[in-house]
Amino acid sequence: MIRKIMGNKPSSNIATEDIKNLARRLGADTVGIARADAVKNNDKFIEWLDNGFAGGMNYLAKYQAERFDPRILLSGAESIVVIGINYYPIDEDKKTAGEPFRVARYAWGEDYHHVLRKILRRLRSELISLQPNMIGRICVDTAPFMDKYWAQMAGLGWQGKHTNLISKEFGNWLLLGALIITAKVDNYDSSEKNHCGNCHRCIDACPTGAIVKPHRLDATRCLSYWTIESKEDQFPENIAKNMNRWVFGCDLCLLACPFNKFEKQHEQSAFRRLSIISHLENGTIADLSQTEFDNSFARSPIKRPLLTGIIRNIDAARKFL
Ligand code: B12
Repeated sequence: MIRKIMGNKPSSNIATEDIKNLARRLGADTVGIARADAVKNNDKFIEWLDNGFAGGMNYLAKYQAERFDPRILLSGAESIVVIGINYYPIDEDKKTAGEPFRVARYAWGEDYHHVLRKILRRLRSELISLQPNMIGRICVDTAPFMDKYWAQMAGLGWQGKHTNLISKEFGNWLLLGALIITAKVDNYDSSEKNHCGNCHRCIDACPTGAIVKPHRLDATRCLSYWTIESKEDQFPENIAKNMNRWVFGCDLCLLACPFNKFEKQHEQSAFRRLSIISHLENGTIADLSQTEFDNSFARSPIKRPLLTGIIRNIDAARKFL
């Protein structure tokens, strides 16, 4: 059925608990709801761009009006449902992690974009069946939307000094997605306070000094940026020599956080470790043909830097083993 969208009339309230129960039943590990409003610290975002900290991620400078106000991203937006899924590996998968190279934990299983989008699509359908004139916009990275900021506003946790969201329920191991809706809810969550205090372990743990000051990450110094996002053929010397064997992403700032005392093993079958990850850890991925690579990593985040990017990463890391 094609629904005509004309000015997105506001829908009436949906019960907060109904939305949360549905989201949990569909696979979310944590869920919160924030009132759709203008972003309060957009000046920090602009300052970050002006400092050149985004490197080659030019898309982050685009669609600022939408990024800084979800009511522009979705006309008539009233509420933002933010979900988090826990990806901290189960013991059995941690034991099979190979050597000498390292792969960030979020990439051990299926691409989280697929997992989150599937849950949010089902949630949107269920909410539309409760409230037929409701419109919902799904945001999982690709929309101009500030996931961590909204997760904090929805009470899921707070942005630590490494800039990622830290949860008192799951530590540093949540992946985030959101559904912006035109319906109001009967009860909004309060934003979570920052609990980092004087701790600076994440800053100290970064081998390339990417966290230039608390809450400021210079992506052009971050191993995650270089090994996943960068299109350069070669790494700068200070990056290459400090790779510490990370060939896809990096978990060092997350691993250093004392709030990981709350981490727990995930329950998402989609996040079970793919055996093919061992080809990155032992470097044999370079022997795969393009077709083998495409087939093996079709549903994995590993495909993002392409096979050429992965080979570049392994070659650079190997020089400093
Ligand atoms: C671009 C991007 C990256 C870039 C830049 C990272 C960054 N910190 O911005 C790179 C490639 C480096 C990257 C790396 C990683 N990423 Co990333 N990334 C994104 C993406 C697409 C956009 C983030 C963004 O807008 N950055 C722009 C800057 C300006 O945002 P910011 O740092 O949050 O800036 C705010 C704070 O600094 C704050 N601030 C500034 N000063 C102060 C002062 C105080 C006191 C306070 C409280 C706040 C504050 O204000 C700014 C504006 O709100 C999001 C998805 C999304 N759409 O949100 C995923 C996302 C942030 N990434 C994610 C992940 C998992 C990672 C990695 C852990 C992957 C890995 N293991 O390698 C690393 C972590 C590196 C790190 N320490 O950030 C998850 C984080 C989940 C979580 N629990 O927070 C996200 C949300 C994806 C998702 N859907 O789950 N990522």
